[in-house]
Amino acid sequence: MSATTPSSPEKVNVGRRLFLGLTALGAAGVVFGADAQNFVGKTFGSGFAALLPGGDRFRIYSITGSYPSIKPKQFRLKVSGLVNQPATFTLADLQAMPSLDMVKTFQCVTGWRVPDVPWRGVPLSHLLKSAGIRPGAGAISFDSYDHADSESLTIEQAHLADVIVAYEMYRAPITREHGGPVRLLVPQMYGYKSLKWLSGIRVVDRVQPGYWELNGYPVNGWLDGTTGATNPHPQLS
Ligand SMILES: Nc1nc2c(c(=O)[nH]1)N[C@H]1C(S)=C(S)[C@@H](COP(=O)(O)O)O[C@H]1N2
Ligand SMILES: [Mo]
Repeated sequence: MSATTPSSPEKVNVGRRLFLGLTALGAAGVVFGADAQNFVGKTFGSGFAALLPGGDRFRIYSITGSYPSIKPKQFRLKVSGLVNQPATFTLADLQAMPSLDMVKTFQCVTGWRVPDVPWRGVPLSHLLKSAGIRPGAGAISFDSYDHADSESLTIEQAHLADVIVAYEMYRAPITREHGGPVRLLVPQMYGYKSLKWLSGIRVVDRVQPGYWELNGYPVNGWLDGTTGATNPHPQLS
């Protein structure tokens, strides 16, 4: 597909159905399912440069073929598992916590990347510290409102200072397409580690590979390639 053709979403099979919402912005605008207007509106206001034809821009992914619709007021983030203080947070709760602002390059392992994306969110390390990790914990599992994708990090990875539970992107609320109201952001790893529509943080004994890992992506998705993997997901190349 070319970047100059207004297009319907491109579909690629990755074992299960991968809905690759590769948007192309032409004179006619973006054609992207029922949410096209919404998407264009929000995107013009935020990350427009990232969507210019031929420019570095986000591809919108959802392995289910749709996006969960989560009203900000109904959003809840559940922290559970091997912790002293299980908790459920609202979006307002998260917004009242210490936050980290940062500008990072977002990179999908398939090759596309978007430089200079501003993000804001609560450091995961803060949430873990408040929850109090119990002995025997070895990893964190992340759940999504899509009930399909999941992710995990080792306890050590989860404490990296720049791993955040993000609620702003391009200085605006994260859009539904990009995983709003809240997504995980792991800037030092490929995009698939940054789980969208985050619903739960579970402290567990060991790493549980998520959807992408079960389809061949390295569990440790470091951008610098220290996993030693060569072309970890040929099914998308
Ligand atoms: N819930 C969920 N999170 C997800 C995905 C997904 O399909 N579902 N795709 C991942 C991949 S492979 C990438 S590159 C990024 C893409 O983020 P974007 O859709 O905001 O561009 O989201 C990641 N998080
Ligand atoms: Mo990706």
